[in-house]
Amino acid sequence: MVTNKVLLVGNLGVGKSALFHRFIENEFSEQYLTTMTKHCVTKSVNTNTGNIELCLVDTAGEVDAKKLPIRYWSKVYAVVYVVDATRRTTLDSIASDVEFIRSVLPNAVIKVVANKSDLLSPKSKAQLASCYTIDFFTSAKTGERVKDLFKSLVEVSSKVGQE
Ligand SMILES: Nc1nc2c(ncn2[C@@H]2O[C@H](COP(=O)(O)OP(=O)(O)O)[C@@H](O)[C@H]2O)c(=O)[nH]1
Ligand SMILES: [Mg+2]
Repeated sequence: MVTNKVLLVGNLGVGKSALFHRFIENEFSEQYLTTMTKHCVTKSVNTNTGNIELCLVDTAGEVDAKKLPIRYWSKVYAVVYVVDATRRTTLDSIASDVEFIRSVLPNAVIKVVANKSDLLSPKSKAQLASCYTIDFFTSAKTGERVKDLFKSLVEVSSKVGQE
């Protein structure tokens, strides 16, 4: 089976660890979760071409070369860039952070995720979708679109198993 390293990045408190936990364990806790930055945890997703293993790495801190050491960026297949849909400062950093990620990983799959969508009205969701480049609105709390997100990482590209 092919394993693809997926990095979860974004500002503090946006819900990276919660999304990680929701996807791996299918659970949610209101507490700030311990950020498991040291190792990757594998989970397989079912696609029409068979099972593909994702190797997820949760990170702490900001999307910045100094704060996120270069070893994290090594051999990354996909990046899930998470913002908090209820915090404008995190939404406003999408463009520059994605540009930075793209400069470090020109060939990686990048998904921009606005998390905590359970706290949004349908109207404000639509407004945000028109103002920002967002691939998925997720909720780690309810599980909304979390599986779809991780599945999309391997479905959008045939570039699996890169070294
Ligand atoms: N309402 C809501 N709260 C969330 C969601 N995801 C995370 N949180 C809360 O946001 C806080 C920060 O989450 P955490 O995963 O630790 O953020 P991280 O610093 O990005 O890893 C915690 O109190 C979580 O319970 C969500 O989808 N909905
Ligand atoms: Mg965390």
